[in-house]
Amino acid sequence: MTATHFRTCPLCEATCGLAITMDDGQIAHIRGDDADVFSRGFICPKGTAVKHLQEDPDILHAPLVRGADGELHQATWHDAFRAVEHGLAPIIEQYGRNATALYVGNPSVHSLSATVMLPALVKSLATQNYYTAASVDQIPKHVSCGLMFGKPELIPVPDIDRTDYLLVLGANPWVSNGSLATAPDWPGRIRAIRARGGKVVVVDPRRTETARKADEHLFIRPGTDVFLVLAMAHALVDEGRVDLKGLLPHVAGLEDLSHLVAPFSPEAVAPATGIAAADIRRITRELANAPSGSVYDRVGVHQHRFGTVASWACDIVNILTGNLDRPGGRMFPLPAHGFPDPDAPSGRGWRTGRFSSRVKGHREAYGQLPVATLADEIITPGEGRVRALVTIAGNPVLSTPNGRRLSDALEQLDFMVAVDPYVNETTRHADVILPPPPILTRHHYDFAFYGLSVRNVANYSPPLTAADGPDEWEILSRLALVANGQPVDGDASVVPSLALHSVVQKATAPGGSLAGKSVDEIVAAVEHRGPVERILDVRLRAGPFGDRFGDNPGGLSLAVLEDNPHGVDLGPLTPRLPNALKTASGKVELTPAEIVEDLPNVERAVDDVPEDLVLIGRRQLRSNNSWMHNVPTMVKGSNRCTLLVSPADATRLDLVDGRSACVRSRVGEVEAVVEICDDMMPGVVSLPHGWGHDLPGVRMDVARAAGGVSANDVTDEGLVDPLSGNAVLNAVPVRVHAAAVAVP
Ligand SMILES: Nc1nc2c(c(=O)[nH]1)N[C@H]1C(S)=C(S)[C@@H](COP(=O)(O)OP(=O)(O)OC[C@H]3O[C@@H](n4cnc5c(=O)[nH]c(N)nc54)[C@H](O)[C@@H]3O)O[C@H]1N2
Ligand SMILES: Nc1nc2c(c(=O)[nH]1)N[C@H]1C(S)=C(S)[C@@H](COP(=O)(O)OP(=O)(O)OC[C@H]3O[C@@H](n4cnc5c(=O)[nH]c(N)nc54)[C@H](O)[C@@H]3O)O[C@H]1N2
Ligand code: SF4
Ligand SMILES: [Mo]
Repeated sequence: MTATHFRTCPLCEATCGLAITMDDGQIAHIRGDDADVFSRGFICPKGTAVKHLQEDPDILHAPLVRGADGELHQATWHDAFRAVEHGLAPIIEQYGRNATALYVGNPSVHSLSATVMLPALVKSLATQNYYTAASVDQIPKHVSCGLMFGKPELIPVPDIDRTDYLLVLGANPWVSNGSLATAPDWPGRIRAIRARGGKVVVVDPRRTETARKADEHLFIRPGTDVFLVLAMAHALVDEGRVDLKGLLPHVAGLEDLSHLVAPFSPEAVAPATGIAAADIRRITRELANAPSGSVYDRVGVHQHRFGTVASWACDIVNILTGNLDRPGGRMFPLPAHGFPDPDAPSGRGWRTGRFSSRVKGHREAYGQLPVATLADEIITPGEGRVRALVTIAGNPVLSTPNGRRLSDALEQLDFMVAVDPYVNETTRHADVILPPPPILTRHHYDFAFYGLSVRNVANYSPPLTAADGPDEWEILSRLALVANGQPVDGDASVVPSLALHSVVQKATAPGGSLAGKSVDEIVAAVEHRGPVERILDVRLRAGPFGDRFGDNPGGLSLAVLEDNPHGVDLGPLTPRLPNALKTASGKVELTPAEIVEDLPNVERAVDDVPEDLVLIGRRQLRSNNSWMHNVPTMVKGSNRCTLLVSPADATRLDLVDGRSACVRSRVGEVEAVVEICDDMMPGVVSLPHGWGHDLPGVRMDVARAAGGVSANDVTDEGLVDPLSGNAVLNAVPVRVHAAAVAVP
């Protein structure tokens, strides 16, 4: 029996449609789904790797529990959950909630079950030691948007399908397929901008794949985008080009802004950035004169000391050129599950710093603390020391700064449980590993990414095959039960039930989109569905395109998505201001106090003597952070974990192409093969992250054999952006010298 099934790829933010052909229950092949309303047949090499992820012999199909011999052994689900209860409950009881920590990694946002259940787990654990991959990634954007627009999830995306000018800072979407801008087939969309006469400019310390396909590329000294973008704002003011268009009545603080950007003239920042003042003024003018355009900033801008100020400054330039909330500029998506009414003004505003970390006093941001300080909290004695750790879909030993130190710290825990399909560099330290079911046994809907999408789209994928273990929602629910002091083998469905009731209560409350209907009526209408699908169905039906349980016939529901396996296109983005704003003033706050307070530090840093050599990262088409290197097609060919060095630096440092070099920072040293490359800006070297799997106890044979080292063995846990807690993973000062022996 051969049949083709259509599902959304859950591996990155692009949400491509996959066409999976099954033959007698086996995956015969995977192609792009030509009929997918959003991706129209596009996929990248990772999409086909779904087959290997489903079939990987190293993927766990049953839990592992550490035995008296100190080794991890296969266990029944019953025994594994019991082991969690025995490990976690006494620590909470004896030492309090802050003695536990939770680290949630990137794939959690790509798992429908995890997305829906995590809030309940976070609430149940109620520890201030909550960490996520956001603090090695995009948290500066949440903070700057939270402060400016009143809600940290209210992030405007570049409207790339209609734009005339795209200025890309610190992103390489040709390879990464975009981030905080969900759009399958970035390459095709970039080509389309140019084909319709638009312009794409890339600013990056490496001439990247995206830069090569752009109209123009400018090198920038790592970590200095904040100066560049402030100088663009300065030039707009200075040259009288500020034009907010329809946004003018909806902003607060415009006058102060002119004073704040005054110190950052293009001429003042040119030496620091390495970009000529004339070029800064020219691209500013081009952006201002383009019918529409935007500055698009991603990890290369955010993983820095001034990540939050830089993120803010990018949106300031978008606002000053009249490009926020305007077609072709940066716009706010309206997700189909948007809830409660996303355009109802509520106006409470948003803030950070509600508490601080115990050891280093880092500010809370977005409900969490910086993962860069997790090891400090584990190894530093005293009241409130972290003794138990829960990790979900995360591999912080490879993904967070000074991973070696964190790895050592994990050995000092009294108890660790990981929800993860692999025994990898992080989970090898766990006492219990609870594997989520294989990839094709899961349902899928992108709660996170339809809120960051360049078109409004909705697509649901049902499970393709049956699982023999519990779904991820049940695993997280049982962890929540333990955290609540309840028996681990109690009824797990009470946790999603409570979540459902809270959604229905909000929707049916006065002013809600289902006002006038009863909670019981709504709950009964979705009862036939699984615990997670119920919540999804209510959110779709109560959402801005929803059928409102009969009040809007023809509107969206989960049933409609089930009938449309290629997705439902809800059209291009539409302006949403001022209604979408959640600030207390009801306006866009152009000059939030937190940002303004950091500006004098930015100003002082303009004159810092540049480091001799700094390290940046890079993403590769056949990688997905740290976790897909066990797929043979992802690692075949020569070692890709090379150190890119400019010809000038290679000469200066006596480095030979193909020979090994030592990269040393304040915290550690790694050895990598040198690849001399004239795409690199002199003074900058690049190493990809997510490699270095050959560690004791890792049960991923293909990945272990793949070679490479972890870039995060040299990134410095002591460097963070204080406003957001984001780690500084780019612009790490390093010394490089030829290694004594060549690596084969
Ligand atoms: N130097 C440097 N470091 C970086 C970056 C960089 O640019 N440079 N980028 C950073 C960024 S942007 C990110 S997002 C982080 C990522 O950091 P993490 O999220 O900590 O790491 P990943 O490599 O994504 O590891 C994901 C883990 O989830 C598991 N997993 C996969 N699918 C599932 C699932 O469905 N359920 C569960 N429970 N587990 C699953 C995998 O086995 C793996 O252990 O890395 C960061 N680290
Ligand atoms: N193939 C693949 N795709 C992925 C991932 C993956 O690991 N592999 N990871 C996914 C994840 S979790 C994320 S968050 C996204 C990230 O997606 P992107 O943000 O596009 O990430 P990168 O491809 O790392 O691009 C960052 C760029 O910033 C540049 N850069 C470094 N420092 C600076 C600087 O100071 N200034 C400027 N202007 N540029 C700088 C780097 O040279 C690099 O080209 O990708 C996602 N997609
Ligand atoms: S671009 Fe992302 S969503 Fe599309 S196939 Fe590749 S990994 Fe999957
Ligand atoms: Mo990320």
